[in-house]
Amino acid sequence: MAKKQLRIGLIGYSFMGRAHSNAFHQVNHFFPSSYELVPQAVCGRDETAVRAFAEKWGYKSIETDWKKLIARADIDVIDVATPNNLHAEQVIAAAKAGKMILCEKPLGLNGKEAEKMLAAVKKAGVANMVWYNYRRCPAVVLAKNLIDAGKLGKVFHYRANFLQDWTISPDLPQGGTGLWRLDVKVAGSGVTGDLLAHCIDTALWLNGGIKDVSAMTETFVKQRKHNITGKVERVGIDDACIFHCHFNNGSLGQFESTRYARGHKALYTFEINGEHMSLKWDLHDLHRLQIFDHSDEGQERGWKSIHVSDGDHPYCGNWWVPGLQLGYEHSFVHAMVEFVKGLESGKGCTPNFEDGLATDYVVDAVLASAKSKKWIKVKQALRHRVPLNSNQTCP
Ligand code: SOE
Repeated sequence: MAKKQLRIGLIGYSFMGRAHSNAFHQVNHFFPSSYELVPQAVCGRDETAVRAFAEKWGYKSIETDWKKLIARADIDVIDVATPNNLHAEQVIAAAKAGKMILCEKPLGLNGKEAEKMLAAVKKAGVANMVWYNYRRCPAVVLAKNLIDAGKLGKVFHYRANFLQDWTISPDLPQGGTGLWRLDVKVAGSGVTGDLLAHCIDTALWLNGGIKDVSAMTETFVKQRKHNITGKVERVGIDDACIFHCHFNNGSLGQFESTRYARGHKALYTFEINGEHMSLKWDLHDLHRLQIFDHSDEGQERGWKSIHVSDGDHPYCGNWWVPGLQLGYEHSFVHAMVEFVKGLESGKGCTPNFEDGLATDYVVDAVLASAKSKKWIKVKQALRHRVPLNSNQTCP
């Protein structure tokens, strides 16, 4: 049977543009479905650079104006891989044009923006996904499956960290390509929206909603030269953030993120302690899940490390043979697999824009709490699926 083509128009071609483009190709190679992902066009302002990217990643054509890309009739899906301050405008325009939408995280600069983005995709009835890729690491999905099977029993604690060290030098400028994450006008926030957003997304998925938060943030380097203005300007982002919270299920949460933990490059870890079982995961060893099962025989009871690579582990059967591990890039492939599955079932996928809004609400509450030095209640995102247009489902 002929495959239905999903012609993708990518906006932005840096780090995330590459991660997404690789996923589009690998889905076709490793996860056959009724859809064929077609890298149709890529858009960026620098024509020479975007042309070189298109050649390297197999895009058939280029645009230098994202509005033109969105207007094209030969594009089914718009993939927004631009800096955070562009997400809302591009997503809303794409929804109005009836395109399906993939959006890099965080969904909006804040909850208010994300609300408008969610409203736009709901109104248009278009399929949508936010690239919270770590949900789709096989070991994280295994954790989700164990939790959903009730193996942990009542959950008491959820702990997560995301530690980096790349902004310690006060000589590092802010703003512009590569360094927009340090510019609050472009990024919205610092580690809270960039790194903790991942931890929050995973936590909401694994452990349910967060009720309230108490946070502190710090900006260690107060001024940096701005790459675009050339002037030394105030740094508006949070360099570090620590918060604790109550989950709706009664468990306590503790989260920390910083870009000032010398020696740590992208140390995303989480630990969940339940009544019967505890789980630990570590991005630096991402194919492993650590499990402590209290029901194990007394003398043999202890932490065990599962090498999540067997044929019956999540997604692994589609790749190599047992024992050969998967990495960072595969999490994006699996995210895209879920998007395609959501089209096939007509039910959509997660994390979708509702999930993205839920995370943005927690980020907002964390930043508000750090500012006010008070506990802040988290706005709860409505949790129902966005219905898809009939032309976006598989017969
Ligand atoms: C920042 O350094 C960053 O690239 C984030 O923006 C990503 O979302 C995270 O996965 C890795 O770190």
